[in-house]
Amino acid sequence: MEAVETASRSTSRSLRRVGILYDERMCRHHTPDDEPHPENPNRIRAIWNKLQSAGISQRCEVLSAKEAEDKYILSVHGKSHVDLIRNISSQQYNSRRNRIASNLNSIYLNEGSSEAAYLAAGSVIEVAKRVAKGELDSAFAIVRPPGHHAEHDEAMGFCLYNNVAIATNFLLNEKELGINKILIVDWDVHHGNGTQKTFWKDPRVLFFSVHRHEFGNFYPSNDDGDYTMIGEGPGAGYNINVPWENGRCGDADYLAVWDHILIPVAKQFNPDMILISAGFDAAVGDPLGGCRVTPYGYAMLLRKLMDFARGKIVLALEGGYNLTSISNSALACMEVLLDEKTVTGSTEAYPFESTWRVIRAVRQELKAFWSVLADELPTKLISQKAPIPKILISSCDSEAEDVEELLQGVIRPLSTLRVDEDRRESASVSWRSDLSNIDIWYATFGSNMWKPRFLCYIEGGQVDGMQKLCSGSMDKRPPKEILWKIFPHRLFFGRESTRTWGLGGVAFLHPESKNKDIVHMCLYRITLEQFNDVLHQENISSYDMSSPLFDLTSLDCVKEKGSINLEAVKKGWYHNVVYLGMERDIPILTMTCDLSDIENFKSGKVPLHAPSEDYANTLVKGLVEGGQLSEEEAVSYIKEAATKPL
Ligand code: X5A
Ligand code: ZN
Repeated sequence: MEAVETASRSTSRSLRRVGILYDERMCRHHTPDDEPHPENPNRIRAIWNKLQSAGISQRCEVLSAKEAEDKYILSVHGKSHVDLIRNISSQQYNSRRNRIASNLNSIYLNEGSSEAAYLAAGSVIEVAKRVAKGELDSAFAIVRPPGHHAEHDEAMGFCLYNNVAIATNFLLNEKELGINKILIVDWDVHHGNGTQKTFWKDPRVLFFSVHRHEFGNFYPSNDDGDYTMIGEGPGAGYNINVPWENGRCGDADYLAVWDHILIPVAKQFNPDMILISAGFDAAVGDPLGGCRVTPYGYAMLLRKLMDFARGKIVLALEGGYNLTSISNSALACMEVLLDEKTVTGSTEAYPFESTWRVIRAVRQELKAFWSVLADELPTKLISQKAPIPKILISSCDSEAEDVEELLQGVIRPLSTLRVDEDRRESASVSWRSDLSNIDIWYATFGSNMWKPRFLCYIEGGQVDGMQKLCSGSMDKRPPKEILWKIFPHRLFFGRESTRTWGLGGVAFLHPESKNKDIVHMCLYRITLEQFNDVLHQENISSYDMSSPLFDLTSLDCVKEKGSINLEAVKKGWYHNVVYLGMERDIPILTMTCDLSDIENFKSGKVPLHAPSEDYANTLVKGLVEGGQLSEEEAVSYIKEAATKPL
């Protein structure tokens, strides 16, 4: 079953003027000691880098950020809140800043926070103004901190000022812009509680939010995001919430909501402009969202909105915490705004049964306000739901228990489907929690011997010399221990260039041990879950990680056989996991090329190649800072490995 959908606009090439706004100053808002946090500066850097390297920003009008004026911010927030955010980064707050932040819900503050908050709000105003005036057709503001959780007198959920709400009031108050009706679409995985409250009684603003809710158990964990929250007084009917009952929602679920709620209502409302609270934390791979929207999905959601308000659409970034996912999602959206190619793709699944249930509940709740929602959905349509997954019966005890529990559920009428749906979660997501309790030593021999470089694989980011940003692991805890050891293996350098380091060979370990050679290795004690994320990044794979690359069975297997080739990343250069023995009852693993690659290096089919200066320096730094060799010793160790024939 595959529902293929395509959509195209006009025939000619992009004549659309699309604005894009990015400003490095918004990166100065970060955690006080730069400790890891999902809402970090690399988010907007990653998106900006991606759009630049894809040639998107070059086809857009690039705008720079402007600080919002207090009078605009005060249309949404109270004076005490504005005073606090304006002053929070000043010296006089140095001793109180952390305490203030810790009394707020999910907020950190530093010296850069005030400026970033003013820039984020001002930037959304700036792009919205230009789109309203017709100087631009549409625009994307790559801003942080995000905004949609921020309420009248409260910063929360990583949000300081409500950027989208502020820009919305700006548009409505500047009468000569002629913007009288605004549709806000909040597709961030979390409920836009702050925006909802701002326009609760306001019929000029139709606020629509689709979010994980889980009956009030998902952040912000209250009833504000329920579908019964429809607005009040003149605003009744102008607030629409679509609360997911469970995670794992993907393209099919979102598209069903668009087709059967948002798009019909948008037609009837007929907005003058659309603002999107464009968080990308419902994207597949997001560590907080647990949903599965693909870049194609986002493109389709956006494409369907382009038919309204004469395409006057502004996207403002909200959440989204997987650097790769948010970059690819943003890219897909920009391609839609530029309207240069047809959106193509397919959704492989049907919506969940719970999705149809929510859609029906929302339509029922709002049909008195929107006549387009009045009809019952045809039975034929809602019977198209995600198939019940096959239960895998394994010999493993814990799973056998699950099966027992499941079979009991089957004999209880009505509960069957819910139980089956929930099984799906444990199949695809629980490998992380299972593997997060198992430690291994990851033995490194290349640039990863330098700790700051290795940490890029855990925390995300990049260090000097690297030409690529790492997405990091989902579990950002640093290695529990670091240990150096010497092994009887051969280190060598090969290939002409790499994406991460540019020109020059990179380090490999001969997978077989040879008693004449030695290699210095830096061992990081990390979890098997983190090891999977490192494997993924080392091999720059497109594997979706819904199941692990290297699980407990693989671990048993590698201990027995000495090495194991990972099919899922076989195109990567480090897809061969090698077992190097035990250290204090914990297995030591490394990753390198396989024996067939060694043959290709020997024959010259793939060149042996000395490392670039940047790369070699990183290895030397690792060995020296790790206390293993003096600088001269390290330099000659690398030189020998780079020149000795294999
Ligand atoms: C903007 C956004 C999420 C806050 C989660 C706090 N906020 N646990 O995605
Ligand atoms: Zn969010």
